[in-house]
Amino acid sequence: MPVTHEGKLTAEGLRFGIAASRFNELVSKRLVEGALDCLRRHGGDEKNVEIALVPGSLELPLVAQKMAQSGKFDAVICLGAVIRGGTPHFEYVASQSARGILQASLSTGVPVINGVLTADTIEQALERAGTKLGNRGFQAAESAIEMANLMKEIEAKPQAPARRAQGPKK
Ligand code: INI
Repeated sequence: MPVTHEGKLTAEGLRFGIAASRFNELVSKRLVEGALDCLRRHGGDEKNVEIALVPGSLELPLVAQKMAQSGKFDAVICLGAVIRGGTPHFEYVASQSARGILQASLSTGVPVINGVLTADTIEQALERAGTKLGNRGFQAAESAIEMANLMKEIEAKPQAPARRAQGPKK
C-alpha cells in the first residue's frame, strides 16, 4: 500500500503571515476578515498571526517572500483584489502578482497562498468577498492550513518500526 500524505485541516499551533493589499480596500478588508475567521474556526490563535499591509497586489510577492524567509510562519496568505473595470493594465497586475506569489513559495519552500481575487467589477469582487459566492480569503486560509500541515507530514521522518519486546537472553 502506498503511503498517502494529506494535510489536516487544523490550524492549532500553526503560525501564519498574511500579506494584504490596501488597493480596493473595501474588498481586501473583507478577505482579511474571511481569512481570520477561517483560521479561528480551524483552531488557530490570532496571537500566531501577523498581518503586513502593502499598497497594491504587485507589492504582495516581495513582502510574502520576506515573511516566508523569516522562518516565523508555517504558511503565508496573500490577499488582494484586482478589478478589471478600473484597471487598464488589469492583466499585467493580475498575472505578475500571481507569478510573484508562486515564485515566493517555490524559492522559500514555504507555502505562499494566492488569495488575490480577480473580477470584472467591484460588485463581482464583493460577491466573492463574503456575500453571494463565499469568501476568497477564507478559502485561501483553508489552503494555507492544509499546505502547512502537508509540508510537516512530508518532512517528517518515517517512524522506525516498533521493536519487538525481547525475552530474557538465553
Ligand atoms: N493593485 C491592486 O491590488 N488592484 C488593482 O486593481 C490595481 N489597479 O487597479 O491598478 C492595483 N494597482 C496597483 C499596483 O498593485 C501597485 O501597487 C502599483 O502599480 C505600484 O507598484
